[in-house]
Amino acid sequence: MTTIELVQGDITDQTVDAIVNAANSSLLGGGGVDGAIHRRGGPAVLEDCRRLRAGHYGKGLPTGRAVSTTAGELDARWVIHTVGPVFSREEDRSALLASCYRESLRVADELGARTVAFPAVSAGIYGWPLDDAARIALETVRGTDTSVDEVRFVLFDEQAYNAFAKQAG
Ligand code: AR6
Repeated sequence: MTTIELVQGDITDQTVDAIVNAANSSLLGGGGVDGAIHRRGGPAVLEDCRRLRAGHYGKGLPTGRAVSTTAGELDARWVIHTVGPVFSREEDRSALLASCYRESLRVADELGARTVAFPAVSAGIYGWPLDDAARIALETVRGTDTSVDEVRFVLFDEQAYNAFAKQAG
């Protein structure tokens, strides 16, 4: 049984086995939660990301996929980087957003992570409407078979927290 918790706060303050990062394909950092994770995680996270780019992920991490690195100075063992889709009104990219959660949990299982913190992937710079992002996040986690004991959604502001709380029922 996986317990789902919702908290309002900064994901870089969490104590968990794995922190999920809403990254971009380059894996080399950016703004939003990605910037915060690299700042708090320190150079070891970026070093690991560069190593991934030099190896298996020469072209970057495809949208909807997930990969792990050290968590550096964060109070976690791993960062799981996933790349959400940019929201589009013309094209339904929901399956890719669902894939971020499923793939992140698959990587968490491979690592043996039992507690995993997620941000609202794609709901910031990538423009996904919050209610829909929350629905996809919760439905996907509930529908995924995983050994993770606790999934903690860490919502940065009240609006995001309320969107998740509403969808959680
Ligand atoms: N803790 C928890 N949530 C946060 C934090 C934080 N410290 N900071 C922001 N959020 P975003 P995306 C929330 O933009 O939409 C980056 O440049 C934020 O309020 O971080 O997937 C990457 O490199 C929002 O609800 O990620 C990519 O280029 C949610 O996290 C691009 O942004 C996601 O917002 C990815 O865009």
